[in-house]
Amino acid sequence: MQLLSNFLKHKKIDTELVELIDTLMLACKEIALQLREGELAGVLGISDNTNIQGETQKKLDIISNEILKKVLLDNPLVRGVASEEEDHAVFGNPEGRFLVTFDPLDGSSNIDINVSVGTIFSVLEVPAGEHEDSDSLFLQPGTQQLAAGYVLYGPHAVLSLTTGDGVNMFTLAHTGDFLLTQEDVTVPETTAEFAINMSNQRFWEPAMRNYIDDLLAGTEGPRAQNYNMRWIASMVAEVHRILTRGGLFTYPWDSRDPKKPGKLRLMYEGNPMSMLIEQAGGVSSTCYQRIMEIQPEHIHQRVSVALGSREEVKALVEYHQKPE
Ligand code: P6P
Repeated sequence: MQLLSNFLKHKKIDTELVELIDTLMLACKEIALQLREGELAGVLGISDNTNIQGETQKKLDIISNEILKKVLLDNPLVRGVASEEEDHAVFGNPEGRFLVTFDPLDGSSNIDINVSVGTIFSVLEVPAGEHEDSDSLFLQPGTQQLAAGYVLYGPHAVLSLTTGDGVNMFTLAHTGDFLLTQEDVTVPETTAEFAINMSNQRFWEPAMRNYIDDLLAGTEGPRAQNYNMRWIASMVAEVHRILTRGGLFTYPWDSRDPKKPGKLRLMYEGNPMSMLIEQAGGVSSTCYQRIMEIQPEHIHQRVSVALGSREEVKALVEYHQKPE
């Protein structure tokens, strides 16, 4: 079994990027340990705080965020980090090369019920000549990402990683090492499995309602096949399933807050997951455009997401191109 850093060196990945990924994994190992302890470590339950998203923070949201911030900003390669749990970017070495965005614990509503959660991360480079620390350094389209990935804290902890040359998966061993367990991951082009929060159905655009209705119609409908449905309320777990066996995941725009394009955040959910899915041969769209081509306007910007098996996402996009 090949160690993560040896695998990346063997692939001739930029040595400073390899060091940064190793640093990220140091933080994720600590988060995995805290999660493993659960109630025994007194880390479950909610805190007294709410984040900029207006969400009540779980104790582990805060703990995970602090671990990632400290470990990353201690590394002189890191100029700054932008986190779902921080109002603004936090800066370290002014000469640092990398910017890291992250959702420290995606799906944290699942923590107290012992269902899978994960850390999502994205790596950007500081634009040349930019000497002033500000959120605007991060406002780069997803196509600029040097690397992206997540660590899924499930029955076993798994890192799914891309550095722009395909997707590979590494499992956290009891030794504390991430070992290569799946190379050149590819998303099957077709699927019979979709993931959406059906309770929002009355709030969707007509095109989304029509598409989902046709999936539910199964062999009697225009899609001419029966579909299965999943909803884990943890994007990391949904994306891991899709990377493993295909599928479609969507969290579309809905009319509950018409000014917001969707619930998920572009910089530390939409873009990193889109890079993984595209690198594995899938498609990731807002239903109207490629997510990774969006020019961000602020670090907590939201985005409508539809990602997964190429043929299924393309079919969903076509529903949004038909005149109403
Ligand atoms: P809902 C978790 O809070 C998250 O950001 C994603 O991981 C997940 O897919 C989605 O929100 C779940 O949202 O509205 O079903 O609770």
